[in-house]
Amino acid sequence: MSFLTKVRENNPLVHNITNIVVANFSANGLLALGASPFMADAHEEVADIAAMSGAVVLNIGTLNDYAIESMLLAGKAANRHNVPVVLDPVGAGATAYRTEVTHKLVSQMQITALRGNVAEVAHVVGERWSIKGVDAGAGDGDVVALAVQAALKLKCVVIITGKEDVITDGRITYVVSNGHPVLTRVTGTGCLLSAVVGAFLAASGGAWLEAAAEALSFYGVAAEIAANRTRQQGVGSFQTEFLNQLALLTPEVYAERSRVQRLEQ
Ligand code: ATP
Ligand code: TZP
Ligand code: MG
Ligand code: MG
Repeated sequence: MSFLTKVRENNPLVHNITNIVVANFSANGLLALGASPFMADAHEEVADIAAMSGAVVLNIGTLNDYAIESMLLAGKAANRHNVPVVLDPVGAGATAYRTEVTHKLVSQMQITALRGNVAEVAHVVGERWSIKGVDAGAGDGDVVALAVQAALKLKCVVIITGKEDVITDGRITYVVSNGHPVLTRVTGTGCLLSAVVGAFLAASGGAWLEAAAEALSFYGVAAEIAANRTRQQGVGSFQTEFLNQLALLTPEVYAERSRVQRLEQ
């Protein structure tokens, strides 16, 4: 059975501490997929919610000190209850504050999967890569080598997205070439992806790497179909159709269009 089917059958609760830009889009995307979103950041309840969830997704997009404490409380509770944790280090490297917060988060909890653009992942592990706000800048470094280095350092799955996506646990590496450039013209597609990874991890039974690779490929195929259906319209129509496809894409059509390559080490 595909992880996609497991997500839809299990309807996992996904606890999100996320940014104000993408909260609604992320909740709707998770619902469309077949997961159950819970957006909550109050210090009084985040540990309880993390403990009862199938996954916790931490996103630093609109960061402040209150949210950092929420993330520490939720992440530590998730670790105590063996709940997988996804970190989206939005804008790491853009400011010292963001970079330092990501270092604090990864040092005080065990992350299960780190998902970011290449610049963000580089800065989480102390490397350099140009960044413009929350978007990756140009660079000519070896993305696969960076992902492997980050995975070994953080002992987690690392997902670097862009035109092609790299997913690795440091030993086995997949490259996913599904997706569509229009994803870069809708805000929050990276953030929703991190939440979708959380839903797949929740339904994975511990097969983190394989579930993450399927999540990336599924997401990319949904975007390809949505882009094709709305190519005469604009990005607003794409955004709506993308939510439709997260719900409508079947495991059979997904399997036909999936482009996942396992790299030889
Ligand atoms: P950034 O802020 O740098 O855009 P992000 O957090 O929004 O980063 P992306 O790297 O844009 O995250 O990844 C979000 C989704 O968009 C992923 O599924 C990725 O595969 C897809 N994607 C990004 N760029 C392209 C592209 N040029 N062509 C196809 N798919 C892309
Ligand atoms: N500003 C702060 S968070 C955010 C913006 C525009 C959303 C970023 O979303 P994504 O998924 O990284 O494009
Ligand atoms: Mg993007
Ligand atoms: Mg992002």
